Amino acid sequence: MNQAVLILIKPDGLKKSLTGNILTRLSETKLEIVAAKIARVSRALAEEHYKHLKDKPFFGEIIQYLQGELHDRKKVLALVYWGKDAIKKCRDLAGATNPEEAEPTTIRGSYGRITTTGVYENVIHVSSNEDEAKREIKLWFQPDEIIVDLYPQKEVTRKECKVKIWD
Ligand code: IDP
Ligand code: MG
Repeated sequence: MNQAVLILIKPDGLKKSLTGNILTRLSETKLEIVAAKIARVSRALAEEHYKHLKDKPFFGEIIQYLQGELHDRKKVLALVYWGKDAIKKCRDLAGATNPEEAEPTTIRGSYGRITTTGVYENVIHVSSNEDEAKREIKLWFQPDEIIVDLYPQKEVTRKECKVKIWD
């Protein structure tokens, strides 16, 4: 079954210059990239992304982590991959959440670490099921940033909307 999945190369992945390696690993899946951008991560976006973890003791630190405050890289590379069994294929390549438990051949097993304060710095985010993928893709991307029609959309007319254009 064709599925979409949100991938984030987190700030530690960017700082460690792992973008190329991670994209090469993901290309083994033969899935299609249908959206991609470098995104700044506001506190509101990070908190919404990880809202299911808001009661965890490490919540504050993973918000700082996703915002790039631990790595001097205030951005992530956000991608949507699409194709057969996309979620399982990408989760399998990413490996377990805890990088010490992840198989050494996986992305997290190869490049992740646990900080002295206990944050799992695992270089990549991958949606874990279809509902989560849908919620996350809608959070990170607008319809016209995705090259296929993944979810129902509608057209609205916006008046007096200030946007930047080239000078
Ligand atoms: P996932 O990224 O494998 O889907 P989630 O449970 O959704 O795992 O957790 C989101 C992120 O929060 C993880 O990728 C990791 O960076 C961090 N995290 C999760 N559990 C722990 C923990 O027990 N200690 C420290 N950090 C954690
Ligand atoms: Mg998760």
